Order: sequence, then C-alpha cells, then structure tokens
Amino acid sequence: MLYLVALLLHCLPLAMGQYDICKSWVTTDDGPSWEFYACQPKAMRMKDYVTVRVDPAGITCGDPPERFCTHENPYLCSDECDASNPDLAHPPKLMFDSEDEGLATYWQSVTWRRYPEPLLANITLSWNKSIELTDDIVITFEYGRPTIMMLEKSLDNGRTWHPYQYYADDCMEAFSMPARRVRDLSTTSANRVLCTEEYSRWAGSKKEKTVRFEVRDRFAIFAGPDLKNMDNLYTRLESAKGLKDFFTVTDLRMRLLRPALGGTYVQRENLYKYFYAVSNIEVTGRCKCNLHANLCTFKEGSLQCECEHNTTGQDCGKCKKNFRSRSWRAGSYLPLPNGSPNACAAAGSAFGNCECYGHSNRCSYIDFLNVVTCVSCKHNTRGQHCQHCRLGFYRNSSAELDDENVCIECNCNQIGSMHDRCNETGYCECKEGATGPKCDDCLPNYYWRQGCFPNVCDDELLLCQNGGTCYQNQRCVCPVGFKGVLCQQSRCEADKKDCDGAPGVRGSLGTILLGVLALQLRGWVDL
Ligand SMILES: *[C@@H]1O[C@H](CO)[C@@H](O)[C@H](O)[C@H]1NC(C)=O
Ligand SMILES: *[C@@H]1O[C@H](CO)[C@@H](O)[C@H](O)[C@H]1NC(C)=O
Ligand SMILES: *[C@@H]1O[C@H](CO)[C@@H](O)[C@H](O)[C@H]1NC(C)=O
Ligand SMILES: *[C@@H]1O[C@H](CO)[C@@H](O)[C@H](O)[C@H]1NC(C)=O
Ligand SMILES: *[C@@H]1O[C@H](CO)[C@@H](O)[C@H](O)[C@H]1NC(C)=O
Ligand SMILES: [Ca+2]
Repeated sequence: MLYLVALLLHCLPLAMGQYDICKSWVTTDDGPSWEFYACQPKAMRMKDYVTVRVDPAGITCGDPPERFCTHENPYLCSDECDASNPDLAHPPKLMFDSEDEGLATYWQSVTWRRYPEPLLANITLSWNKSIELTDDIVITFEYGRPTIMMLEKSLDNGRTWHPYQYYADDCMEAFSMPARRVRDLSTTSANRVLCTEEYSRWAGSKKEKTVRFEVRDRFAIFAGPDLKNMDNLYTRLESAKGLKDFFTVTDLRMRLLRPALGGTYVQRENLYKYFYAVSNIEVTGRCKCNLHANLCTFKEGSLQCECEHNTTGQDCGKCKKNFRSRSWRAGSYLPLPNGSPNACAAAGSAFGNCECYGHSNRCSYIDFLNVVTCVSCKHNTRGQHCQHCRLGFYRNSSAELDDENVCIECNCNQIGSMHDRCNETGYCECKEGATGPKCDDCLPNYYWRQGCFPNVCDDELLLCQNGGTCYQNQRCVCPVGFKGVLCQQSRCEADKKDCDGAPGVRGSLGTILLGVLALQLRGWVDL
C-alpha cells in the first residue's frame, strides 16, 4: 500500500497535464481562432536515448579475462569476467538495458590490481540535446557503492563541465567540503552544489545499492513534500535566476574515484574484490523546448523538439524564417495556469513595434531621441532595426532582411584597395592601377608586386632595346655593354673607361665577368 502511494505521488507531477498543449481552437466574440499556450513535452526515461562512453580505454573488465570476488565472499574468487564470452562479459550497454525481475545485468570495471594507484573511471552520458531533469538520477551499483565519486554536468554538449554533486564516505577528507544533505537546503540555496555522505558509506553490498542526485527533494523545497504545489515551483523556475539551468543538462559524467572498500582500509593481499559495477542509470527528464513544443521525437540519432509557435531549431531556440519581426523569446510558465507562449510573429505583423529582423534580442529606448532601437545587432548588421550592414559588409541580394547571411564581408584586398568598404554589389574602391571587385588584379600595363605598379617594359610600346629581354614587366635584362631602364644606353658612351684598351677588346672575358658581376650586384641576373 505504501508502495502504491509512493508510486502515485511519484507520477503526480508528470501526469498533471499542466502545459501539455501548445494551442487550441477557441470561439470568441470575434469568431473562432487559435489560442496559444506555453507547452512542454512529457517526461521520459532518458536512458533510452543516450550514448555512453567509458574512460579510460581498457577500464572495462574481461580483456584479458580476469577473476574477481565480492566483499561477501572475499576469499572465493571464482567469478570471472570475460569480454569474449557473452555470458561473462560486462559491457557498458548493460547499464541501460531493461532487466528481468531479479536478474541484474551490469557494466564492470577491472579490479584494483594496481593499488595504490587510484582506480579511476569516467562514465559519460550524452544526449546531443538539452534535457530538463524532472526526477532523481538514480545510479545502481552492484557489489557496493563507490566510497568517492563525483557527478558532473555539461550544458554545451561536453565542451565545458561543471561539478553537479560530490559523494564521499568522508566529504572533508575527500573534497575538503562539509557534508550536507539536500533535504536541509532552503529556497535560496536550492541550486547549491554540495557534498553528501548519504550514498557512500558501507552498509553491506546487498542492502544499499543506489546513489542519487536528488531532483525531487530540491523541487520539494518549493512545491512541498508531496510536490502538490507545482505552481509555486513553476513560478520559482521562471523567476529565480539560474534555477531552470541548474536542472538542465546535455551530458552527465560520473567520475568514479574510489571503489567500495567493504571495510575501513584496503586489503593489499586481496585486490580482486575492489572494482566498480553499475547495473542501471535512470535519468528522467524532458526535452528542453523553451516551452514552444509538447512533442520531442528521436530522429536521425538525436532528440528534437517538434516546435510550435512558429519557432524552429533543436530546442525551438529561434524564430522560423519570415517570423522574425519580433525577437525570439522562450515561452513562460507565467502567468499561471497556462503561461505565455511568446510566439514568434510574422514579418510585417502588428506585433513588431521594434523590429530587429531577428538580429537582436533586445531593444532599448533612447530618451532624448524618443526612439526605440535594437541593441547589439548580430550577423554583421547595424541600424535602428538592424536593417543595414556594418561597414566592411554589403547586402546579400539573395537573402531576406531577416536572414543570418544577409550581410557579406567585403573582403577587399588590403594592398590593392583604398579601404575595407565596398558598394552595394560588393565592389571595393581600388588604388591606382588595381582593379577587380576586390582590387586584387592589376589593370593592363600594370604588374602586381605588393600592389600594382606601372610596367617598366613590355612587348609592345616599352620594348627593351639592344637585344635586352623584359623580365616580368618589371625590368629589362640588358646584354653586356648596355644599360639604362630599356638598355638604351651603351656603356661605352656612358663611361669612357669601358672603351679603354684596344678597340674591339670590348667583350673580352674580363669585361664580361665584370659586367655580369655588376648586374649580379644589382640583383638583375640570377646565376
Ligand atoms: C574524467 O573526466 C575528467 C574531466 O571531467 C578528466 O579530467 C579526467 O582525466 C577523466 N578521467 C579519466 C580516467 O578518463
Ligand atoms: C546533434 O544534433 C544535431 C541536430 O539534430 C545534428 O545535426 C547533429 O548531427 C547531432 N550530432 C551528433 C554527434 O549526433
Ligand atoms: C504561425 O504561422 C502560421 C502561418 O504560417 C499561422 O497560421 C499561425 O497562427 C502562427 N502561429 C503562431 C503561434 O503565431
Ligand atoms: C546569401 O544568402 C543566401 C540565402 O541565405 C545564402 O545561401 C548565401 O550563402 C549567401 N551568400 C553569401 C556569399 O553569404
Ligand atoms: C559598384 O561598383 C562597381 C564598380 O565600380 C559598379 O560597376 C557597380 O555598378 C557599383 N554598384 C552600385 C550599386 O553602385
Ligand atoms: Ca542492467
């Protein structure tokens, strides 16, 4: 009977049906129309949608096969873990299967052979979707609970991690934290990260198997011990900063730091009885859809909100295209009992008294100008309604004003252009000699070398004289005996010394070498 009551109470908040519809067809004085409400999906068993990772590699027992024993029978080490034998293997997936009554299936780690080196294991659960916890996380350990462990969470698909709860048989010794109980938290500390000793002490491996992260006890701080006053909880979730996020996760990680000891110290002569074994991880929660969806489906390997209110995205976190006249907002639990949908509005609708075309979530009133203006326009936009492109960007003619790609970078060539601005079609303003939309080309009769320079020589008008050859329009390579920009000048005429000595000796080996050397010094000839 007691069990039945507990079960009923347990289901109460999930079955209450508040916020479970997004819209309904109603008849008013003005005729029938849709009415919209804040809505959220039902809570689900989240272990059915999770991917798991166990670290480090090789922490799962059975490869190679090994023996272990339990704390009950510490000297009868006849149990075997063998990864290659399905009956004796203990892979990670056994933490998420459904078990027949009485037959526990579990993941198991290697034993603590390397003592005193710590036996560490991470179990990481990932959903690739933000989840709002609605009930306790319950981890079931076979053969004893860890004496030290930590629960961590991520809100950004595993990029950053934060402690969620610490567990130890001695919190002070393990984490230098005083032991606290969730039941003793108050309204102002409901989202405190604490260390608890409730789930780590040895009570005989058969008796106490579960480690909890207490979501219900925290809810009860606001909703009362039976969670009857959910309205108060919803009000608090909406108003208390950070409270909603506290119950939101995309990933969870159990860091197992020291196994059950079955006593006060480790028996070095029998390390086969120290290991971790987890038979089940229960996570109950709902997809976070920002109160814009009441359905969440498993598609292409990930959970996705079925967004209403003209929102879109995995979490309904933005407005649909052409519904961005008002900036996106999450729905709200308030006012009770139906909340506010905060739906996205069609472009051009009467809702938009300050349109930002979806490039800003904030408007601000400027007193002395008496205008409302968008603040911090994103996507490289600017202007009162984020309707212009920032300097250095131009309007993408194939994109709507509310498109994230509406502004394209000018990308002017830094050397070839006057500045990094461009006209409406993306053309930059070029320095003399440069051309092309981005000013990275040269006009005819110019050559590129850190900018455009007029040709020194070419094959038409600026011919190199006296058999000189034009090198990349930059200079004439002159034959011995001639110099000048176009090799137009004979060395003989320029400098009488070149002609000294016997006539006709011009071109003797010595002079040629000297000439080449001179050219080389000027960097004109590569030998
Ligand atoms: C477990 O994860 C933490 C980060 O959350 C990391 O620092 C640690 O090295 C990991 N331990 C193992 C055994 O992989
Ligand atoms: C995560 O979900 C997004 C959106 O549904 C999807 O595009 C992406 O491929 C998923 N990533 C993984 C690793 O499953
Ligand atoms: C969303 O847009 C459709 C038109 O495509 C409209 O009929 C509907 O009422 C809109 N919903 C909301 C919540 O604004
Ligand atoms: C212009 O906008 C369209 C539509 O959004 C987009 O597909 C395209 O990539 C954008 N062009 C550039 C250069 O960003
Ligand atoms: C932008 O500049 C290019 C090159 O000067 C020109 O052809 C084009 O017409 C200009 N576009 C506009 C809208 O002024
Ligand atoms: Ca199991």
